[in-house]
Amino acid sequence: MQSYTLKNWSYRQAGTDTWKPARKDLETTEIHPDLFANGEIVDPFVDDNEKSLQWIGEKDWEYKASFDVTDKTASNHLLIFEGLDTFADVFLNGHKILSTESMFVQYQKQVKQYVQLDGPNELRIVFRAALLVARELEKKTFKAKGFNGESSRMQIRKAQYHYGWDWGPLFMTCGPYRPVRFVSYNSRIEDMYAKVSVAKDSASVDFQVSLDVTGPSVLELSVKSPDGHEVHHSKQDAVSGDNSIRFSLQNPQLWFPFSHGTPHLYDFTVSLKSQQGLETVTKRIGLRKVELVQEPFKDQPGTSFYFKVNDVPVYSSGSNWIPAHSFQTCLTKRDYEEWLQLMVDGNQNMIRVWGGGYYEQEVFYTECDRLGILVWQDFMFACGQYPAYPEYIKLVSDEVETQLKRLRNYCSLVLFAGNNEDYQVAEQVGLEWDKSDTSGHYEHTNFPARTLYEGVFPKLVSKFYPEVPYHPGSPWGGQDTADATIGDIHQWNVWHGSQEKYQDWYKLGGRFVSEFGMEALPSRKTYEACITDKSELYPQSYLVDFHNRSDGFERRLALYVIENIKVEGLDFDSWIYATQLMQAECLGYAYRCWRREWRGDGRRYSGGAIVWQINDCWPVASWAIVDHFKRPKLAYYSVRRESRPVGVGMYRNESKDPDPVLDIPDQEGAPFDYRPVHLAVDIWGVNSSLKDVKGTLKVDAYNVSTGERVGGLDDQSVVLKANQTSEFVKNMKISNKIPVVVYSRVVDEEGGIVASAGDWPQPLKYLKFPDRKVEIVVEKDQVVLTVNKPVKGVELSLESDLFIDDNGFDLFPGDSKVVKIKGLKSTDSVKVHYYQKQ
Ligand code: BMA
Repeated sequence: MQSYTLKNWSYRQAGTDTWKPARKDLETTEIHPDLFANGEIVDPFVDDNEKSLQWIGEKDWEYKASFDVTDKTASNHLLIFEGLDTFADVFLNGHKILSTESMFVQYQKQVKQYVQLDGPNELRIVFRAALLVARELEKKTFKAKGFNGESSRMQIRKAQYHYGWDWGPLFMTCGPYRPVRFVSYNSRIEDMYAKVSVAKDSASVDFQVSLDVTGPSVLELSVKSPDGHEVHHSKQDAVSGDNSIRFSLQNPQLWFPFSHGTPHLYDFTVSLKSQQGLETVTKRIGLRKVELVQEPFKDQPGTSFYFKVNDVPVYSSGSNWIPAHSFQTCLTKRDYEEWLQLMVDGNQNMIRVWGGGYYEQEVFYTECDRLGILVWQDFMFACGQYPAYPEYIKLVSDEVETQLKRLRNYCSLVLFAGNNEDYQVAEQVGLEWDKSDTSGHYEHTNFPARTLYEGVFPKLVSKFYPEVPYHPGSPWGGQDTADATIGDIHQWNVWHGSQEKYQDWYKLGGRFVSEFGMEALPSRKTYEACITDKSELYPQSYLVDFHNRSDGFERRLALYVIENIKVEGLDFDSWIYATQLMQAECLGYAYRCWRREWRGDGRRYSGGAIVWQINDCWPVASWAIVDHFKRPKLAYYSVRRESRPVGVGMYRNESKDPDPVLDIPDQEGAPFDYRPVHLAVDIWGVNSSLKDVKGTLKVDAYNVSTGERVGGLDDQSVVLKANQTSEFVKNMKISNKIPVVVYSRVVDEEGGIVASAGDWPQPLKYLKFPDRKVEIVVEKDQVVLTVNKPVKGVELSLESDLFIDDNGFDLFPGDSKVVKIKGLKSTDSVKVHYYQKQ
């Protein structure tokens, strides 16, 4: 078997004569980056260049590449197209061999009769303008409703964010965006799948290999454990079609998410020996069992929604993932490695691949397996009313089969979800549908796409990857998509919707919050990279606004900043800091109060929080907690702090004395309720490790204005119970006369801080911070900070982009805060800013 991946593509606009080289040495490519690399267009991400580049999506484009046949005696020659974006006619040496209509389907074509053994073979692909094809299709079907992008997008199987989204530009690109392989063979391994079932102390594996063989051949399998021992070896006669090798492993080293253990991987090496030669493939496979636990509670309505991995309940703390670039082929392996390392460094054990992008590249899932990150995978449908006529169902079934077969050897997959927010769109459009109808066929109802989400997809998942649970949509469950007691919710009533205060997140939680978010501007460096006119670098400029796509962002950013943060000035740096501090506070609050609801067996009221979103596809102000250039915003760190394996949580309760008149709900005049507010703080511990952690709880209260210690609690011994919340203090009373910040920490026997948290008077804008001193000592690979009085939101910044391991934190007297910055030299300059620095 010989396999060659085509590269060094050339391109031209259809109907023109001159071919130009695509970006050199790349196996996969797309039209916009190729035009840019050749100086034919301006940089799509800079300024408002997007506007002048729309013509590209309205044209047809051609790509070509050539290859030689090196194995001239092979009886089969096969072309495998792992992804063509989207409507492509494929010609080999002038013969049309294929037409495609989905970027998510893998197409294969036997091409023996068309190849030239002695000469170069030319593969030419004509990509039709998907934008125009979709509009034509829409005319034949119906004009559907959706959020984001034009309505015709739902007609075609192309990454939906190419149409523009509320964080992304509109670039209808095209090209061979996944590899095209030419394979010559007599015998070959077509596919393999390790179907694993994990029991107590053992795992049984049904290893299925699909082969195409000519003549007598032998199939061999060797399995090596994570510590390098061969734990299985077998040989058998190979047959064309399905071959199965069954065996079991005693005391297997199971795969766990990094938050709960080690992501062990076994090496499965398969060889096919035939007269013509040997083909060997090795895959790294993790053994694990996944369950989605949806059980009723004794004392609360609805059902749980959380994951168990190898019988261990796992609280999911994580992020939503969108495509990390508008042009997928601009991303390198290193980009994926760095993005996913940021997840691990940020204590985030789950990533949700959102339904408006792609089924990700192999390297994404390989890294998630290796690092131990759980993957929630949506099918690629987002925010719209999708059709479900027979040809469309067939096309989508091919897509889902392609993707399930591709993804089923990745153990990091823990959930498939049918779509993103399509049920929400149906509700907003005013559709009513019969939820008791479980036939799986809804083609003739007013909500035909249910046929996909509730009929076709679950069947395909249970056929091709039954180890992974299926959920019809995100969000889905209960009375409607807003039902917080069953299934998952997208909680957008902070920012979108009713624009609640983020201090009220605790009321807005659910069994699993798979989306919620808050915007902030990225760093100044990021704007400098995408705005050429430096006089545009101010908060309200045309170009700064152009690099924000969310509806009403000016008002909403202002609302949440003005409600909470004292704005130090409307210059660019102050505004960036204000939005980032506000986002960090907002998201930190959410993680803190929802994780508290992970209360132990039978009481896992909340199973996870997945923030919208970790990344950006271009330089933009969005909900991302890390910007397009991988620069963390301050919120990345508040999420990181609240997701630590062992942590402390606090919440400030407000109450008033009962009053017969003012307590009547909606009482007119209630805004003039001047009864004093009583303040009391709850303190608890969280621990996602599988061992109890013992320590001493120390609590101090300070007057924020003077910095003076005004109270606290006697030290108390505490146990943070394994894998659940432990309540420590209920209603510690604090003064309502002065602004009091409460600082809690758990320390170990040596006095080292195991976990800490501060709880500040709200809103922060009313606080004053006179006479603060932050001392910083810059050392090799770290800085050490100390303060004379409590300080809020300390931001460290560097000239370089070294990774700072904590930022935007609070400091309290008596502590020496060590922040690790690998690569830092003691002579480097580190800038320190903090909230209301004078
Ligand atoms: C959601 C997502 C996206 C969107 C985001 C922010 O609900 O599913 O469609 O970008 O909100 O509005």
